[in-house]
Formats: sequence, structure tokens, C-alpha cells
Amino acid sequence: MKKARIISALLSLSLGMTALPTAAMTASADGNYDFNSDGLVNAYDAKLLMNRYTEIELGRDDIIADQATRENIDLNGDYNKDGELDLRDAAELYAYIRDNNIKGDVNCDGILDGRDASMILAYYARQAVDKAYWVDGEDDGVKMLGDFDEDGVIDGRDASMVLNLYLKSSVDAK
Ligand SMILES: [Ca+2]
Ligand SMILES: [Ca+2]
Ligand SMILES: [Ca+2]
Repeated sequence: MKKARIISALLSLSLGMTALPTAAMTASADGNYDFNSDGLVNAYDAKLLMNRYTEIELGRDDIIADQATRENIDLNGDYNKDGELDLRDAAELYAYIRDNNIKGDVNCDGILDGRDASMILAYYARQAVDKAYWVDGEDDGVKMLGDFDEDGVIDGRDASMVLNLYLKSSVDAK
């Protein structure tokens, strides 16, 4: 079934991007990649770009809920400017997000705080129950940036390290 194949290709892409060639990777994202206009360029936007690709491939327009978001993607989603909106654009945007944010800042707002810690913890809790349970955008961000201590596992330890750092910095600031 075509749809199932595409979905599994998308999943493997978002989980294993290091396997893709990086030679043509652009150094910076200079366009407007905040597709959902929430002020942040993060994994949600990369996920939306993948969803838009899926819509185009399947001839659908019901995966992305918001028409303005869809138009933003159609205008700016060709990340590598090769005239096609495809999975490579999504992969390169994911790589940009992964490489241009600090470890632990899973929502990519430039601050490590309780929000990041709880996203990491929620991801860990969900994965512990069911590895197939995936929250689009949110879990993509955690997967890329959530392994704070870089031991190869995203778990409660990463969440508490991020939280402790945040608590320490807010105490120091007083
Ligand atoms: Ca955004
Ligand atoms: Ca953050
Ligand atoms: Ca870890």
C-alpha cells in the first residue's frame, strides 16, 4: 500500500537522518521556516514540511489543519532551492534545527527551562510504555536535542539535568 510505504519512509527519515548524505547541506536557514508562525523554527516546522510533502504525494489537503501554514510551506518549504518540495528539504531542515540549537533546548526557543524538561520526561514516559507512540513535532524535537548528557539514551536523567540547570540559573539570577 503506497500510503503505508510513504509513512514508514517518513518515520525512518525522521529517526535516522544521519544516514543521509550531507554534502549538499546548506550552512544556514536564511528563509522563513517558521511555517506555523509561532515565532520558533523547530521540529514542529520540519514535521509540518514532511506532512505537506505527504499531502502533495497523496493528493490530499487534510493532513495540515491550517491553510496559512500550508501556504507558508508552499512558499518557503523548498529549503535547498532545487525547485522541488520533497523529503530532502525536510531532512535538511531537521539537520539545521539539530545543529543550530543547544542540547536540551528541545522546543528551540533559546532557553533551557522546565518546558524542555517536561517535554523530555513526557517523551521518555511514552517511549517506556509504547515505542510506537509518537507525538508529531514534540517528540521529533526531543529525539534530536533531548539527550542532554549525550549517553545515547533519552531518559529521566536528561530531564532532571535540564531542570536542575534551569533551577540553578534562576537561583543564581536572583
Ligand atoms: Ca514554528
Ligand atoms: Ca527551550
Ligand atoms: Ca541521555
